[in-house]
Amino acid sequence: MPDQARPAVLLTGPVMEEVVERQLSARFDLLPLEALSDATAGAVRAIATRGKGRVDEALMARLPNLKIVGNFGVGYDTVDAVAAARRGVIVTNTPDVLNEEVADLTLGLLLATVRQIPQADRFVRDGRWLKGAYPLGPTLRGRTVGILGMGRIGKAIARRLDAFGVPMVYHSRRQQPDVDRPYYASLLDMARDVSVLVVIVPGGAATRHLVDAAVLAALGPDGILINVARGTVVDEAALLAALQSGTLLAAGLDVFAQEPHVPEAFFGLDNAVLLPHVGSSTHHTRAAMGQLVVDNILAVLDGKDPLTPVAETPWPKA
Ligand code: NAP
Ligand code: 8YV
Repeated sequence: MPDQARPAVLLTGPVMEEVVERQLSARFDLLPLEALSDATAGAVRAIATRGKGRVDEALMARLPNLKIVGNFGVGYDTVDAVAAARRGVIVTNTPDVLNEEVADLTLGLLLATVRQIPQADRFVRDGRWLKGAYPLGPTLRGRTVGILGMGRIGKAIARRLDAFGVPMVYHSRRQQPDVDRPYYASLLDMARDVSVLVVIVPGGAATRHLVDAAVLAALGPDGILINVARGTVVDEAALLAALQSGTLLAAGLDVFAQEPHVPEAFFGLDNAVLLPHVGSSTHHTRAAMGQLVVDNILAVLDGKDPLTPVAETPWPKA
């Protein structure tokens, strides 16, 4: 039972115990969501969250002394940041510290998908090599990659594609002044002109099913989809149908609509590479993300500026 004299940080689930919880516990009681009650709510000054369960207006309304929601992750689609702003609650995320890590994973997933690396690994393990060579497969050569979302991570992916000698174009709502690559105002037009689509936009209502059946059809039977953004951005049922029918060549997916539940139909597909949302999951990068969560919470609760407030948080204050 938390000591009522001590301020508390509410955890919506485990948040990087060895970095976040260890440091915060020196100054705050750590309150698991299940222990939230009328008796404990008043002590809560901060929420630390990592995408498990929604931080919505109803939860924030129960916490009269809440000052900050520290999101472990750059994507904060499970936090209602607009409602938080309305209530004067600061929301922070963990941008930049994971750009290179997620971009590395994206290129790995792209190569694994196009060059069928997991499939070839299974071929060796199953002893099938003894009966003959692995069949020739698709290539990255001659392809143009379209990046959906030319933000911090999108740009890190683009730099890597340069090194691979792969031409790249992009779509986002606005053209980026510092990116000298062809810009498409229409995602559908871009999908028609490329044979690889890399998805790296935020999740949430505004991007839900942006990649729909029409976009997948535009990519065509030689097309490859790589999704490292959020599962919600892609119409999963349409993607399954396209992979099953061969109207799309292959997909590499790090994210799914209902994680950790992946539709079983994917498991039988040899043209899909499936990862358990591991874009940033290295000791190095997760520690940096955790530290940023701690630094944001401590700064705000000590009356200082947040380090990385999200766009919806009015900051600096008017
Ligand atoms: P960012 O810097 O904010 O970039 C987001 C990009 O998406 C911007 O170019 C933005 O440009 C574009 N965008 C936003 N809404 C759009 C829309 N409706 N239509 C088209 N383009 C849109 O974010 P980031 O740091 O690169 O991170 C991107 C996302 O990656 C995160 O939000 C998270 O969901 C995901 N992520 C996944 C992993 C993983 O482990 N798989 C790890 C880290 C991040 P405009 O505003 O001009 O449209
Ligand atoms: C994290 C992510 O794995 O930063 C993000 O948006 O998707 C990943 O880095 C996730 O947020 C933490 O569970």
